[in-house]
Parts: sequence; structure tokens; C-alpha cells
Amino acid sequence: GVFYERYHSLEDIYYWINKTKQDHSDMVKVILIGSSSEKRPLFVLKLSGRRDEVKRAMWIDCGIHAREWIAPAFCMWFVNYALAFYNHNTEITEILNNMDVYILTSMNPDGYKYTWTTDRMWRKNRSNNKDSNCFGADLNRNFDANWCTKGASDNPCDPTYCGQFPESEPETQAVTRFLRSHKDTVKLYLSIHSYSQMLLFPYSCSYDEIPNHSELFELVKEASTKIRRYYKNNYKYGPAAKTIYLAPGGSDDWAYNLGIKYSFTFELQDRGRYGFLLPPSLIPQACNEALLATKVLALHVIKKL
Ligand code: 0X9
Ligand code: ZN
Repeated sequence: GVFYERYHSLEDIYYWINKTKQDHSDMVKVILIGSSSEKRPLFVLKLSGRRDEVKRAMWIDCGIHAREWIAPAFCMWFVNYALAFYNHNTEITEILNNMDVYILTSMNPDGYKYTWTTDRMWRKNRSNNKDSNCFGADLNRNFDANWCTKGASDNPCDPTYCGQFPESEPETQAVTRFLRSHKDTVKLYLSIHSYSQMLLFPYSCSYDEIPNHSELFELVKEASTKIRRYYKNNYKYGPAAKTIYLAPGGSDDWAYNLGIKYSFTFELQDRGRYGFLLPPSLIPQACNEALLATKVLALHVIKKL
């Protein structure tokens, strides 16, 4: 519907979460996992197919970085697609029958709000850094994975500021706490960003090759090939440090080290023409590309485990 072909204010997103739960109470639960530094709630939607409890799950977070508006738009797109096509599309049905899906539509609500009101290009959260006049930490440099080494900044005024210590930020804490307590069930971790059109896997915090490198490489290669075939668009793929750059403290590396061996970061459209200011007319294709890649990963994990 046309609703999903627009960007939405934070207030709209909270309203949408509530409405989605009410309209689909059979498949959707809402879990409060924490709150932001400005005390906004962090809600996770839990989508389930079959009624009987399934033992496996996947996680998707969107909007770690405030200005990457296509990311929350994808989380909403995914939820809408899953609810509309469950029992109509074989792939999403297979996924929801075998995995619960946890979706954090906006991991950085304070930053997102700030991009709507004050500074469209804001990246970090909005926490008050003591001993500095600059606000915010980069949540994707705040996780405990070679924290604050080369590729992050210890200056609170920089866009890649790593925070005071690993997991210093309440948004990071909410996610790590939830995933630690669900680590036996969550088999696939997915973090949605923009832009540059890449399908990335660990490590980003070092050039070390992970034990299941070949398996993940073949997977993102397959996803990228499918995107090219269906949507005529090019996605690079590979381990993040080599494919994009060295960047420590990221959620994907942390989740991988926690034991979630299928851990990915997607960089959605575009490749720089509009950058973070991707026009709403491109939302459908950008989301369908990411949806296709998500299906490839989820179906593989189901088949393997
Ligand atoms: O630098 C980042 O955090 C991501 N790129 S972005 O342009 N969206 O900021 C890439 C994340 C790759 N993974 C890790 N750095 N762990
Ligand atoms: Zn990002």
C-alpha cells in the first residue's frame, strides 16, 4: 500500500506498531526491550506463524543510524509483507512457520526524531556526553567487539564516537540484553543500514576470517545474484572489513561473537546519487531487494539447522 512507500515520523512509527499489534493479534506481540537516552520506548515486534512455540528465531534491527531513513522503512515493509503474504507466499510462510521474527523498527528513536526536526544528516544517538558540548555516540561503534580501536573515534564530537565504554548507551544495552537472553533461539542476526548496496558479514572489527566464511560468502553471493537477476541492481558482498572498511564496535560482530553464526549487515540503496536522501519513489525497489536477500538467508538457516 501507499503507506509503505513513504517515510514516517517517529510518532507515526509508534502509532503503526500499536495498530499492527491490534490488527494482527494472532501473529504479533510487542515487547518493550528498553528505552533510549531521551527515555523513548524501544519496542520489538515479534512475528510468529504457527501457534505452537518454535524454537528458532531471527532478529532484524533497523535505524541504528538516524539519517538512514530507508532502514526503518524496510522494517515496516518487511512486517507488512510478512503479515499480508503469510499463507500466500511459500517462502515467507516457510520462514514464519520455522522461525519467530523479532523486529526492532527504530533502534535509535532520539536520533531519528532529530533528523526530522533539526539535522537531516545526524547519525548518532542523542545522549548527553559529560565533559563535552557535543551530543551522541555512534551506536554501531558502541558494541563490545574490539571496541574503539582503529575505525572509531574517542572524540564525542565525531560522527563515529564510540561512547564512554562498551555498551555505554541505553539503546546498545537494550539490544545486547535482549539478544543475550535469547541467544539459544536466535540463529540469524540482521542489521539494516544505508547506503552503498552491500551485503556484509563479520568481521568488521578486524581482518580475521571467520570460521564459516565460505558458507556466508556463498550465501551473500547467491543473494546478490538474485537481486541482480530480479531487480537489475548491483550489490557488493563479503566480509565487512575488506568490503567496506575496518570499523570496530559494530552490532554484527558482537552478535557473531555471542554465538549467532549467521550475522549480517545490509547496506541498502543507493550508491551515492541520493545517498541518505533516497527519494520515496525508490522505497519499494530498495525494500524488495532487501526482502529478497533476507529470504535467501532465512531459508538457508532453516534448511541448515
Ligand atoms: O559504518 C557503519 O557502521 C556501517 N556503514 S554506514 O554507512 N551505514 O554507517 C557499516 C557497518 C558494517 N559493520 C560493522 N562496522 N560492524
Ligand atoms: Zn549505518
